[in-house]
Amino acid sequence: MPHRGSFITIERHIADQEHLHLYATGAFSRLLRDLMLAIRVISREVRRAGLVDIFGTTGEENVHGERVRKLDVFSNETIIRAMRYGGHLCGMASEESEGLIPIPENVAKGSYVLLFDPLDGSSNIDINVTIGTIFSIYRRVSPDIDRLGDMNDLIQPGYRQVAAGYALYGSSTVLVYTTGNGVDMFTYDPTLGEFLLSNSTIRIPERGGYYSINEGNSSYWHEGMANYISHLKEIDPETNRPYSQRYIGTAVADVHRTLMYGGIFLYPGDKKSPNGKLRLMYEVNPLAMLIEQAGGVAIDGRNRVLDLVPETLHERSPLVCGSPANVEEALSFIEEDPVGEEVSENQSSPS
Ligand code: AHM
Ligand code: MG
Repeated sequence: MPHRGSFITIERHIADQEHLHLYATGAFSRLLRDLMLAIRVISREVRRAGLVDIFGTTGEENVHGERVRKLDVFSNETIIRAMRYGGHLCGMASEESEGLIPIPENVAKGSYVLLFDPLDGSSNIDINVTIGTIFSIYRRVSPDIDRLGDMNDLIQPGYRQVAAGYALYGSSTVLVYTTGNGVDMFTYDPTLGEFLLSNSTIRIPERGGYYSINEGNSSYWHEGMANYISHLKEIDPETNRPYSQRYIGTAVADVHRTLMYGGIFLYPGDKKSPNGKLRLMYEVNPLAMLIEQAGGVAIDGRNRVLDLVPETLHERSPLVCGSPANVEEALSFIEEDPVGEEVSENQSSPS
């Protein structure tokens, strides 16, 4: 927790943290500040959405053939507009856009790439249920600093992320982020226009009594997963079972609760969808980095998420993450199911 009686704004926190980065030039801090501005704008629009009748679909589909909501489009455009002129990025990618989002020709190209899900939980927008923005930042790998980045800059394994985070538009807007030195949380005060530090160095509990999964998919689950969830529902006072089930249907909100209260979040691969539903680059990798930075574990059902080698920008990956003891226990059930394991070996194929 922050020092009693002190207010630490995100601006100050970013400035204080700058020295922790070996090659700190200030560019990374400016990048984060621009992103915070985009998040403030999205937060304002989310709060006003019901009032200005912004809800509804645009009639368009995104690159995955899913219906796009107006607020998704707005959030996507807001982040692009806030970030493309800053001079810190050499490219961007978004769950709502097809390929590399270029930096304009006349604008300086920077050393980083930004990947984001502008508004996660789109099925919840219309009904005032928590939604969020997820982001992931990598250092560019292409050598020519003056030129636009390429796919190699965007498609990097998760362990190379230099920062990851999310904004959650819930009862308050909160921002949770990491630059590889623990996880900090800020709460937005709309009257001040400031994010104020509310939790520093968040640690996920070693074990928690919540599990979070779409049980509507249970007919498709592999045996190991089915056995694990049945196990959680058995009565055993010594291990505090049965566990409570929680499922919002917004990955970032379900993972946030898991981070704060402990337990486990699962969007596994199953017989119908071997790679699950979530996107590796926009959802799974950033959420995995945050969970690990808070002392938790994030796997794709068997392997560490952050070690997965992506092949395409929009590929899906299963995600099982949360408190170390819970994930370890889930893994022991999954590993007992050889059929499920075989399938997970083939999970690198893009969706
Ligand atoms: P989105 O990016 O279009 O919002 O889709 C991803 C969302 C996740 O936030 C959430 O975990 C999942 O879809 C819920 O899916 P389901 O309805 O299959 O449980
Ligand atoms: Mg999403």
